Amino acid sequence: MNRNGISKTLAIVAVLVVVVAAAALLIMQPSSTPQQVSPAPSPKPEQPAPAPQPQQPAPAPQAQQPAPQPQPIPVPAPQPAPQPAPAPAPAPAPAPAPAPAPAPAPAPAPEIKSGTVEVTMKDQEYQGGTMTVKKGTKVIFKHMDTSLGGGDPGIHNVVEKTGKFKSVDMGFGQEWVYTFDVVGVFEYFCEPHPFMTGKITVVE
Ligand SMILES: [Cu+2]
Repeated sequence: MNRNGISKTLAIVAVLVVVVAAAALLIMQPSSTPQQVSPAPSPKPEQPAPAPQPQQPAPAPQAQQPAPQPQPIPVPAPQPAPQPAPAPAPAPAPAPAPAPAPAPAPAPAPEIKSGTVEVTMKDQEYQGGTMTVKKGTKVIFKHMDTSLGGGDPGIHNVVEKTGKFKSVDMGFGQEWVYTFDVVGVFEYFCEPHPFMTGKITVVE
């Protein structure tokens, strides 16, 4: 009978051990599973955390900020340029030319001729034919023109514009004398050559 009792006791103990072990396993398993899960997610969020680190390279714009600093440097550079500018200052002194009025003498009374004066008709003009003479001056108009070749075109005369006097027709070598004994201005021309003109002013 003892043997049977011992075997029964052992069986009960074995069953208890098994039950206890099973219970322990049940307790341990649920506990271990959450532990395994918990560590897994923890590293995952940590890994994405470093991801924003590559975004940190943003400090590049910081380098752009210092860039404007060198910009003000070129501004002072043009300042030295105005320094050479004062050089042209000495140039504005070229005013040594005084009033060039040394020609006040052209107005002096024109030469007043008197006595006997000769006007030469040559090269189809009255050479010396414009002048001022004293009243009573005798003027000799002399034909010395060889440029006409003879014939009527070779004839010269002396005609006052208002008809106060008129000479004879003269061929080469001939002359005509007129005495200006009246004060006044006498403009004259050559009838065959109207472009030939002269003016004699008679004064007291
Ligand atoms: Cu003429």
